Amino acid sequence: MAIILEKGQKINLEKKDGKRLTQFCVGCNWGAIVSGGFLGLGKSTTNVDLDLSCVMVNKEGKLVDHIYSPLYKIDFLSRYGMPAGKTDSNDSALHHSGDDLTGDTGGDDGLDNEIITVDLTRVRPEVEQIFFFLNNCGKEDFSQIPYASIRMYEGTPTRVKEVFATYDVAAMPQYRGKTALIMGKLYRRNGEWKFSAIGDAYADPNLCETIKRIVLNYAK
Ligand SMILES: [Ca+2]
Ligand SMILES: [Ca+2]
Repeated sequence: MAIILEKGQKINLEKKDGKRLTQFCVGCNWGAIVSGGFLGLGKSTTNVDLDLSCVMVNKEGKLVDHIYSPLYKIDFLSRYGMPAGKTDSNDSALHHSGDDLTGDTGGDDGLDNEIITVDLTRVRPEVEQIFFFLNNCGKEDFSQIPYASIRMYEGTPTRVKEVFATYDVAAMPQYRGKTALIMGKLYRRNGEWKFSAIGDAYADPNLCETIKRIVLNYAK
């Protein structure tokens, strides 16, 4: 059974067989908004562009690396002093599957639309914490999206072996008006990696505001 993560919960990355979980995926599955229509006639679909991203910080809480969509415009990012987006961490320990701009348009396919693969054994020693977060690039807030969930699982982006933890983020009243979610963080403690579920939602207008918030309020 997967652990259903609750806000503030901390979990050890230990598998049922007692081994440490070092290679896994963090994935987000979500749906486009389908509205109206009778017997499938006159239905309209609103694409939902969620972005799953992560930032890495060092012991001093300083930003040292990032993964977010390369589609973010350079001039927008530079206003916040942020570098261009990329899909690989500098140490190649984390990799993003690519920016999904629509969500599932034909109903829930059960597959994650954006996935970050993680290999903790390759993370550079200076990286102390890795924060995972979600932003909505469109006008909708999370409560309007039919479904959105984040999960950690063993396997590959196309083959889920075992779900380790899941986290539901949409269709809940507390997400009304919220467009950003700081999902959780991987962090080192006594030489081992642990995961802490943060689960705080905000009305941040864009990804840079969420990164700023993480550095100011969560990284120290
Ligand atoms: Ca996206
Ligand atoms: Ca999907």
